Amino acid sequence: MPESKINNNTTKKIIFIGLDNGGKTSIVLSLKGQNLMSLKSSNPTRGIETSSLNIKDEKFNIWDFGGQEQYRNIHLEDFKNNFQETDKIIYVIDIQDQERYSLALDYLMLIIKKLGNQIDKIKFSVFLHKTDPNLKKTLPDLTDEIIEDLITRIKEVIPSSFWDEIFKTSIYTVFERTTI
Ligand SMILES: Nc1nc2c(ncn2[C@@H]2O[C@H](COP(=O)(O)OP(=O)(O)O)[C@@H](O)[C@H]2O)c(=O)[nH]1
Ligand SMILES: [Mg+2]
Repeated sequence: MPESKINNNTTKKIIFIGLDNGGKTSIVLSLKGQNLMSLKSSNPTRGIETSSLNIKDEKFNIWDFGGQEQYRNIHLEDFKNNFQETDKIIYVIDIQDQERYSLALDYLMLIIKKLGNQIDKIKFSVFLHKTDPNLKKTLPDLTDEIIEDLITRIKEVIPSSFWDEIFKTSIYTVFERTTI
C-alpha cells in the first residue's frame, strides 16, 4: 500500500494559536465552510476548543487556543499536554493590529522556546492574517515597509527552516494563502 494511503487513515492534530482577536476561530470556521455572517457574531474562545474537520479524505483534529491574556499563560504552562502529538501549529498574527505586533512576537517567541527541539517534528506556519484584498485602501497607513519589518522580526524569532511558512491570509478571499 502506498504510504499516502496509510496516512489518510490517521487524524492529524492542528493547533491554531496567537493573541485574542487574531481571527483563529474565524479561520477554523471558514475552513469548515461556514458563511461570513455567522463568523461576525462568534464570541472569544474560552480555553481550548477542539473540533474535527475533513478535507478530502484527510481527517484533522483542530485545537483552537483562546488567545486572551488569562488563557495564554495557561496554554504554555500545560504545554506538555496541549502540544503533545501535534502535527502542525499555526501561529496567527493580526496584521491590522500594529499596536500589538510586539506582544504577538513575544508570545510567538515563548512558544518557540517551549517547543525546543520538538519543533523539528512539527510543521510550523505563521499566518499574517486579515491581509484583506482591499487592505491598501482601508488601511493606507499600514505600509509595505511596516509589513516587511514585521516579517523580518518574525524571521528573527522562528528557525530559518520555517521562513517559507509565513503566509498572508484573509477570510475575505476564498480561503487563500499567499506565500510572502
Ligand atoms: N478584516 C478581517 N477581519 C477578520 C478576519 N478574520 C477574522 N476577522 C475578524 O476578527 C475578529 C476576531 O475573530 P476571531 O475569529 O474571534 O479571533 P480569535 O480570537 O483569534 O479566535 C472578528 O470580528 C472577525 O470577524 C479577516 O481575514 N479580515
Ligand atoms: Mg477564538
